[in-house]
Amino acid sequence: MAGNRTFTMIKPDAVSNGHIGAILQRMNAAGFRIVSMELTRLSVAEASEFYAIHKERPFFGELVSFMTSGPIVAAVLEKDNAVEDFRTLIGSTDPKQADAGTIRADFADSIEANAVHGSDSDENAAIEGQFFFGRRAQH
Ligand code: 3AN
Repeated sequence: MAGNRTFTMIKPDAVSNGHIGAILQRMNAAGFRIVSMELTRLSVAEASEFYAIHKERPFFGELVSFMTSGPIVAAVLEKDNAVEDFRTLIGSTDPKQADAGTIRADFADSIEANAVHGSDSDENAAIEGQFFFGRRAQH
């Protein structure tokens, strides 16, 4: 059975472009409830741990550098079928491939500066929510 929580970040590009409010509105309009939320900034160590699965990829260094370049908004969201429905709402990793009307199609600049993160499985949603909020993610 699909879980009902996912984890998201509004990335530094979207925060610095002033899109926090518009992106949160899209999430709420699509039926996601905000369970936990924080405006924060990742250290290099934190971003490296969060993206450890990508550490052998050629873009890892740039990804960590981008994700630590400014504030982000981290949040746990709740909705039936949360992980899959949220990935539909945000669109493909590369905004050029993202369907019209998705968050990445409308707010992202590039495959790296792609406005938002969304967990890719229920297991990772739980790990990522714990990473940021620990027991506070249980509200
Ligand atoms: P998604 O965020 O859609 O799940 P992943 O998990 O494959 O995509 O990649 C994690 C992050 O790494 C992406 N959000 C993006 O910022 C970055 N990324 C992925 N592929 C590339 C790439 N080819 N070049 C640069 N950055 C990338």
